[in-house]
Amino acid sequence: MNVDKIMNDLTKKNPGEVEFLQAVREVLESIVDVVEANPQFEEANIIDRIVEPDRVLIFKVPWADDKGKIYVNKGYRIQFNNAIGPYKGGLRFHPSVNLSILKFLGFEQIFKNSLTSLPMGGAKGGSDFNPKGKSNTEIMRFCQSFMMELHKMIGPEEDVPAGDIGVGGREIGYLYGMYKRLTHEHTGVLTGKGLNWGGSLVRPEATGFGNVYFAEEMLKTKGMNFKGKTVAISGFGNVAWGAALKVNQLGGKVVTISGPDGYVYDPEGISGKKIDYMLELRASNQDIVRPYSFEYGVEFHEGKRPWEVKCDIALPCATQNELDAEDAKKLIANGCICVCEGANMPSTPEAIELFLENKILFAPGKAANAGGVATSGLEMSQNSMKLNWSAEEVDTRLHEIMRNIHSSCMKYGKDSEGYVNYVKGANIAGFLKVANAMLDLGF
Ligand code: NDP
Ligand code: 2IT
Repeated sequence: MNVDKIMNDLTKKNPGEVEFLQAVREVLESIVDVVEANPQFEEANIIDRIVEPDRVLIFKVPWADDKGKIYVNKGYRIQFNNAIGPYKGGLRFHPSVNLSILKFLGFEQIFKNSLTSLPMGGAKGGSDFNPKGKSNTEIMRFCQSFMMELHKMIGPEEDVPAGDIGVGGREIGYLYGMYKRLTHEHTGVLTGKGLNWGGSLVRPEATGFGNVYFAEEMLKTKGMNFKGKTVAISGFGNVAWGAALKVNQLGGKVVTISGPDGYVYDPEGISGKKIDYMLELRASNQDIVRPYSFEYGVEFHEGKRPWEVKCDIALPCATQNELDAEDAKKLIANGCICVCEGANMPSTPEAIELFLENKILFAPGKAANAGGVATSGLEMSQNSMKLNWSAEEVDTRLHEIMRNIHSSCMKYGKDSEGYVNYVKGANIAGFLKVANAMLDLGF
């Protein structure tokens, strides 16, 4: 299997799709040996088939602001691969959204969902709509207009969207409300729903909790745990919040959070009331990081990333390519032992290479943030059965799924010296299940 040749062809077919090509290269480089050892994959042309989405849907989303001015955004749904289950993956509302970013996210989602062991295919969608500074009614009208198109393409057995950056409980509510009006159905067609109308306990915290459970498993392999460890986290959205809560529960100290404009360093630790304070700001659509620095008298590092702070563990939980080679060098020089990705593809390929060369515990997002979609899968199960599980039951299942993903990464990623390359492990384990299903199903 010639990765460079495949990538050249793919670049010609998908010019300028930088993030998509980055995500594909990483997977292909990891699976070369497995593909070469299994000629049936090349015979059935699985690689060409898996890098091409089943369907790319792009649609117009017109909406009116509170003054009656009309705007148009682009809406997308990438239905990438449904070999092992209905398409499943989040929706992102952010001005940076474009085809390349959603294709990278959809492609990653195939392998992530496979790792959860639940029957879910890979998809992603969203819009270049910017929810920042919009009123509730503007958000609602946008979501309703978005669903006017999206509802034709989704269904509980076909495609089940959820949240991602800029899409949380409020947006899922407005989207689901419109879906119900259009289809006359009360089904599990979206996940991340409110508890009163079909949602699952623990889904809001699940990605962050799962991320920390995964890091805990990695630490265990070195006889360590979170107690007394200093943890740097980026972002302060859905994922970062859940991760911060769980780190505190396990006895670690979170010393940073960040936004696109900079980070705060709080050496006393970010916990309890400080987290509640930020949640209040977030609920009212306000900036979090700068106000936090005023409220608690800590420094705001404008235009900087938290990776320059001395920490034992780093949890990048904001966005793609937010941790580059320079950041990786700083983390390594400061004695960081573990980098566990809460976001999707937050580390650049050069940063990952440095982590692996220096034998740091490093987990890629597709393994370490799979707790979110796994708990979405558990929400789908509860919806199908028309039952609600207790928080304890969902959390126990989530924990077990994260432990199993860790074991799969060990199985396929451990080298002869005992070092675990979690990138390789996650990509091989995720790929094998989907590729074998594709063989079974024919083309
Ligand atoms: P949210 O919108 O809830 O939060 C995103 C956070 O990241 C916000 O604090 C935001 O700050 C910050 N942020 C956004 N862009 C940047 C940037 N360029 N630099 C620094 N900070 C930035 O999104 P989620 O927490 O849901 O998602 C975060 C990451 O986790 C994404 O990569 C997503 O794909 C991934 N993920 C999410 C899952 C989920 O269940 N929600 C599941 C698995 C992965 P601000 O609000 O100030 O813009
Ligand atoms: O990237 C992700 O895994 C998510 N945004 C969650 C997807 C989901 O369907 O819950």
